[in-house]
Amino acid sequence: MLNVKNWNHVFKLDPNKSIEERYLKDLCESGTDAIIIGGTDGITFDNVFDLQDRVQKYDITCILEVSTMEAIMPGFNGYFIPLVLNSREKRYVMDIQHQAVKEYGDWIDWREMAVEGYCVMNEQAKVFEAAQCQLPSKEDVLAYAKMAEHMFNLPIFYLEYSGTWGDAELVRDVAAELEQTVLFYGGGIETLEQAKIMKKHADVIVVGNIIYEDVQAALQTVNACKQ
Ligand code: 1GP
Repeated sequence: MLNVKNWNHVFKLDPNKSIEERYLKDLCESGTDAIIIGGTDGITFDNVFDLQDRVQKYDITCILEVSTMEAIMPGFNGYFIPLVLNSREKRYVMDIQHQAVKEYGDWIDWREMAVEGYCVMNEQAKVFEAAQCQLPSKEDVLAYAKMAEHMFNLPIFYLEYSGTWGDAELVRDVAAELEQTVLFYGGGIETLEQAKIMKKHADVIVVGNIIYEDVQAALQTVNACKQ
């Protein structure tokens, strides 16, 4: 299985947004642990292929976070498969994944794959609506974390605040529940200081939006993970 246990920081690039080559180079050479290619809107085979092709030129692990069956392709170093734990609809937890395994199971190299137990915490995020989520209470989140660790043995539990700054105390409390499962935090990290706050508790911090607003600030966040 794809091993993320030693990771600290990742950049998430949206194939539906454009990025200049010099900035892409800086991100890939920043010391981050991986580039994740993923998003919610406008994900196509062509824009994922194009971005993968560009990232591949650099010596960096490149992961596809699968959000649509139409844009799955070989050539990535690994594949993240989200299960949206706080979705109201079983299909975002299990059915889409079931369909994919039914169709492509014989071709999947399971060693390249890791499942992410997603808990989506921002009601305004596109993914919240797209995956028909319901906002969990603190107790709900802690129970999802326990399930991820003890019932499903998931490699990753992803506290996803996409687009907004999250609750650092909750991140701390979730971290206390997890031993084997790696805690990813993503959402609203725009500065080195914010990166340090969340990195105190989360194993891996995910930096997305700020890349497209202020790439120098995005690059600074990697320093939160350097000793
Ligand atoms: C989004 O968790 C990532 O999937 C990062 O969030 O875009 O808010 O940085 P931001």
